[in-house]
Amino acid sequence: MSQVERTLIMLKPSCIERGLVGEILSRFEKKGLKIIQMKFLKMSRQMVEELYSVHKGKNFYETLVETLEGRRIVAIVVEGRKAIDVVRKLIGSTDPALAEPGTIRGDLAIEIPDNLIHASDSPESYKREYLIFFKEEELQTT
Ligand code: 3AN
Repeated sequence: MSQVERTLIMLKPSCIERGLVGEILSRFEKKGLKIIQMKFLKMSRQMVEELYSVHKGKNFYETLVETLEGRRIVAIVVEGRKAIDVVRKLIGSTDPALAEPGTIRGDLAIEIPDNLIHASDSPESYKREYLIFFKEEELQTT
């Protein structure tokens, strides 16, 4: 198996509230991605600001922060061939109203910024984002 990589997925609070965690996890598993790590945690303001630092100052930034701050999310690491691109394809376009049917956002979401799910967009983002949700010593090496 070549080009195996890992990526970080965050299920936003609305996934938990709407009871969509199992449905979404099963889409990743059926595709062939392996769940390596997973935990529930409450997002602090600092965590939200770190995750979305590139969006600071944009007109939707404060609304985006409000959808996450102080609320529970699920942080997941999955592994598989070309996992970063594969996961982003399964998720679909940023705006759920434009996301293709068959994708997670296309099938299960309509709102923005509360568009259900986040996933790393590059190996560099994965490394940075992993450490927002997990500790270095939690890294699963097998
Ligand atoms: P993606 O999550 O598809 O990688 P990014 O990284 O461009 O998209 O945006 C991060 C988050 O910011 C999105 N998940 C969404 O919640 C929010 N966002 C992005 N663009 C907009 C927008 N035009 N209006 C409202 N919220 C947005």
